[in-house]
Amino acid sequence: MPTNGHPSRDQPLDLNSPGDDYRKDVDTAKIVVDGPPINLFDLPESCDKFRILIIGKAGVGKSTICSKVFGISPEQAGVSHYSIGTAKDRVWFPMTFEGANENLILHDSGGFEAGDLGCVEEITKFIDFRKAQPRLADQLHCIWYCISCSSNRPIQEAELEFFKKVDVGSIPVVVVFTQFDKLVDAAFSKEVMRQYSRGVQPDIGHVRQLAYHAAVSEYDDNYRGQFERTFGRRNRVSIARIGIRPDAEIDVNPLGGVDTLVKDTRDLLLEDGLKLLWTAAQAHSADMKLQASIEVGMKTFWSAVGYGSVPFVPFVGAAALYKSFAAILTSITKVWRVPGCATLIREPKIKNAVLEGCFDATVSERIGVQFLMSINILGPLSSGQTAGVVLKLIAGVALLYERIFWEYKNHPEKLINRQVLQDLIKDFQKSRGRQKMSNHLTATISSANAYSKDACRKELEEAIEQGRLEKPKKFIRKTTVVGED
Ligand SMILES: Nc1nc2c(ncn2[C@@H]2O[C@H](COP(=O)(O)OP(=O)(O)O)[C@@H](O)[C@H]2O)c(=O)[nH]1
Ligand SMILES: [Mg+2]
Repeated sequence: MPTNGHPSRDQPLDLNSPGDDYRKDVDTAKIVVDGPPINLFDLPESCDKFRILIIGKAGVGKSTICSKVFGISPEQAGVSHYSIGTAKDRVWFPMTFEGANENLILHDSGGFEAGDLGCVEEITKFIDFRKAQPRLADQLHCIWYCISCSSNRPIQEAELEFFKKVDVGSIPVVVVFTQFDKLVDAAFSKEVMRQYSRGVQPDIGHVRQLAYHAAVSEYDDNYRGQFERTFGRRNRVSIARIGIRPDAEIDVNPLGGVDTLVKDTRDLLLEDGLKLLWTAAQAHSADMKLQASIEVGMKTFWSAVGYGSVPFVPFVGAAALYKSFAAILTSITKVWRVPGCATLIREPKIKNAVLEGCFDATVSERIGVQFLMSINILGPLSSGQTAGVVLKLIAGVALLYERIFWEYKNHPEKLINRQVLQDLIKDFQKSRGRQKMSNHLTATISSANAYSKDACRKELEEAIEQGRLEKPKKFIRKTTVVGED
């Protein structure tokens, strides 16, 4: 660890509170804190994209769902309002989305026609081919099978063939009933007619509610219900319903919908690494990404202080802390995957701005901006302070990314560039949310609990929650379905 010119060697800056376990005789330069480099997602190096197969007849809404879930434009996802039907062998051609979503490989069944069992045969060949691949990166990680609610015969020959005969092995399947809003609309019209025919002036709000409930029960009976009656309940199969009106931004389901699809897909995956990869690939749930930020942040933290392999180090030098910060930033960046961000974040100037943005402006004034440029002036910290600083970095980076995520999602036309990023960082530093997060960690993390993984994690989660409570409106989903995302 470089110590030349390290101001703390001669005159360590004492940031410790009275009674803390700071000892001046510890030579921080001799402490080795680098753990082995961590493999963040616990996946083979080559497996950095989530490979998903989407099956369903033309026009059921496959591309629409992909556009919503993966944050790619309808054009990129191939939403077709006019033409339907594509070549049968389309499934063999992987779609990737450089610049828009780097964690995704999509296989779209394309021309899957009702009654044409040749399509199922082609899909089966494709699934078998993928199953036989030795590398995880080349295997299918999940299948979504889409069935439209606008068909009054949801289970047809193709579905019978697929769910009775095709062996998908351990690949999880989500059956997605699409266009659920059409059931709601049909029930709505029916109810309005019924009320008029009885000479009643319909109360639209009330009719909407009735229609929604009628649609849910029809779905439970004739769609989900029929599926379960025909094929039974299966361990590795989950069922979701989606209704995205073409002119609306969101799902009609007040509970469930895209949220459920994203969550169920994650829950069905068996490996933690794949769950993380899924979390990165999906561009819908900020909640899920925040949770994963805590996971990878903590993992990076403990690895950096060498917990478990070397004894916990009470006095981490500043250079090691900076390395930790850089690792935390890199790992959390991978979880959020906001287009354009990863490259910018690598620039030293931006990196330092993020670092500075996680702490009180007053602290940086007190210690000097120089410190924040290199962090080398931090000097030896007690274990409690080390943990506190690192946890603030994890919480800070995660909360900052949540803001970047919404900024990007709410303004898809605007790329996150250097200026936008710097403004977001400044706003974040000044925000009450960041302050609350920071106060919480200052108050709860001490040398007494800094050694406890569970305690650190619990306070980190609480600090992030506090930070989120103060989030300005512009950083949440424009139209909210289930509370905040
Ligand atoms: N009402 C409604 N229309 C939808 C829904 N999903 C897709 N659509 C519309 O259905 C058409 C076909 O959608 P697309 O995603 O291209 O279907 P794909 O052929 O399965 O990929 C488009 O006009 C979509 O806007 C939905 O949930 N509800
Ligand atoms: Mg399509």
